[in-house]
Order: sequence, then C-alpha cells, then structure tokens
Amino acid sequence: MKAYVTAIIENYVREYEKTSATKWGRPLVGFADAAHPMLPELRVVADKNHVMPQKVLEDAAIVVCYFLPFTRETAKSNIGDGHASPEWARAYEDTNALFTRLNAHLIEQLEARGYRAAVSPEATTFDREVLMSRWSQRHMAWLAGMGTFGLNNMIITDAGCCGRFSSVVTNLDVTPGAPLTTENCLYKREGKCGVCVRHCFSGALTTEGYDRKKCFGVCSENAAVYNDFGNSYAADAEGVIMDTGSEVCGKCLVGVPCAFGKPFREE
Ligand code: B12
Ligand code: SF4
Ligand code: SF4
Repeated sequence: MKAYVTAIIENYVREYEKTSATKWGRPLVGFADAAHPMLPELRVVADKNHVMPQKVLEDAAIVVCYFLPFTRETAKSNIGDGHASPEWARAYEDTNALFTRLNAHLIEQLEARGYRAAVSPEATTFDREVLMSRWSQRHMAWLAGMGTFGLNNMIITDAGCCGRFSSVVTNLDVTPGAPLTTENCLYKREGKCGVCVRHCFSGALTTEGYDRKKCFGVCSENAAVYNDFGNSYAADAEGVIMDTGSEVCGKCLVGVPCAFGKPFREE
C-alpha cells in the first residue's frame, strides 16, 4: 500500500504540472503513526488546541505526509534581499491549490479500495494572533521520519527543505516511519553554516531563535504586493475567510546548502 499511495501522489503531480505554471520535483512520501506517544506533546510545544488524528478520522492509524519540492528555477528566482519573487508567490499558491485537489483524489482512491481517509480542516488555517496552526504539517512529517527541523525551522528532507508539505489521515494498515535520530541541519549537527540566518535580512531568524511576528511582518509586506496568484491560507483559526494575498518570503530556504538535499555527504 505504501508504494500504491506514493504512486498516486507522484502520478497526480506529473499530470497536474502539465497545465500548471509551477513545476515540482519528485514528491517524497512518509507515513506517521497516528497513535504516536509524542503526538499529545504537540499541545505543549505547538498550539494548545492541536488536533489529534482521531478527531479527523475515528479509526485513524496512519497520517500520510508528503513533501513537494520546488524546482531550482523557482528557488533561484527568490534569491536576494527584498520582496519575494513573483515565481515564489505563485508557487506557494499553486502548491496549496494542488494540495486541495490531490488530497481529495487520494481520499477517493483509498475509499475505492475500502479504506477511509480525511484531511484536517485546521491544516490550512492558523491563528493570526499567535501565528500557530492547530495542525502542524512539520511535526507530522518529523514523526514520519521524513526529516529534521533545520535552524531555519524548515523540515530538511532527503530532497532538502525548499518545498511544501501536506498530509492526509487514513486507516491504512502499514508500518509507520519513526523520527530520525541524526540531524539534517549543519548547524544543529556541527555548529556550522548558518547561511539561512544570513539570508534573513529582517532579523526575524537568528541563531538565538526565531521571531515569528517579525517574519509575519515581512510575509504581510509581500502579501500586499502579491494579490493575483490566489488567496490560500486566508482563513483564520475560526475559518473566517480574509482577502490576505500571498503571505510569503522564503529567503531562508533558497540559496542554502539544505535547499535541495541533505547539506552533507552521507558516510
Ligand atoms: C503559521 C505558519 C507560519 C507563520 C509562523 C511561522 C512559524 N515558524 O510557525 C508565518 C506566516 C510567519 C510563516 C512563515 C513561513 N512559512 Co509557514 N506555516 C505556518 C503553518 C500554517 C503553521 C506552523 C505552526 O503552527 N507553527 C507553530 C510552531 C509549533 O512552530 P515553530 O514556531 O517553528 O516552532 C517549532 C519548531 O521550531 C519545532 N522544532 C525545532 N526544532 C525541533 C526539534 C525537534 C526534535 C522537534 C520535535 C521540534 C522542533 O519546535 C517548535 C515548537 O514545536 C504551517 C502549515 C501547517 N499547518 O503546519 C506553515 C509552514 C510551516 N510554513 C512553511 C513555509 C515554507 C513558510 C515560509 C518560508 C513562507 C513562504 N512560503 O514563503 C516562512 C518561513 C518562516 C520560518 N523560517 O519559520 C512550510 C514549511 C515547509 C518545510 N519545508 O518545512 C509549512 C509547513 C507550510 C506547508 N504546507 O508546507 N508560516
Ligand atoms: S542553511 Fe545551514 S544552518 Fe540553515 S537550516 Fe540549512 S543547514 Fe541548517
Ligand atoms: S521567511 Fe523571510 S523573514 Fe521569515 S525567517 Fe525566513 S528569511 Fe526571515
């Protein structure tokens, strides 16, 4: 079933990009244990109302997580201080739109085989005061063993961190992955690199920590410029839809050694 799910995702993306301005690299797919003992801790480290998979699907067993890498061209367009590139803003909106359709397709395919699957509606909303979501895509991917948190806060996968995550809760009966035991970020591994921090011209990201409000300020400035590519993530935590524009930046995940792969040679 793992190969089947992976093939559905890969095929969908390849078909979809034939008519999309944005292109993607090969998707990575992971499987998280929906009953992992660390899941309740999300309510401590992330949002206190973080949704548990069993609330999304009663007999939740596996959270299918997937990562869509951006292309090197998309990343290159966004290198340098100032506003995010139009290609970056478009890739953000196009990827979120693709997620909605691909998740519906995946659910349909699984249901046709007698399984059940659902998406957490909270995944595409966040509280605009505390700047947290009640469904953390990164933590699900981390639990699935898809990668580790970089200094830039991104999950660094085998295909790097320059891309986006989505997830679907299922009752699949497959063996889940487990969190990795070694770091994929050079700074966390060996105390060197920090290129992501140097790219953050606003000072939101430092080696001491991350100021999400400052970062959101930069993303909001870009949203004022990019109003034409779509309006995903526009719902607040209560589901109220706002006309926000594309809240993007992403300077800390382009032109960095972990953008498209692990930033070190495997031993
Ligand atoms: C709210 C939100 C924002 C807010 C707040 C950012 C933030 N860091 O939380 C704003 C609007 C500012 C924002 C900005 C960006 N975002 Co954003 N954002 C989200 C959203 C909706 C929720 C994230 C959340 O709840 N964070 C709250 C807390 C829990 O996270 P945190 O502050 O990073 O702290 C945790 C980690 O640092 C972690 N951690 C660090 N080290 C370790 C080690 C271990 C062992 C563990 C367990 C945890 C851990 O622990 C902390 C507490 O749990 C998610 C989508 C989703 N539903 O998950 C996307 C998401 C995180 N964003 C994403 C991206 C790409 C961006 C931007 C680049 C914007 C852009 N697209 O151009 C910037 C990057 C900012 C940055 N460097 O962090 C991607 C990340 C993809 C990836 N490769 O990992 C996500 C997953 C969206 C997606 N669908 O792919 N974002
Ligand atoms: S740029 Fe370097 S320090 Fe920053 S997340 Fe990537 S590997 Fe870690
Ligand atoms: S997204 Fe932009 S403002 Fe936010 S941490 Fe990264 S470089 Fe800094």
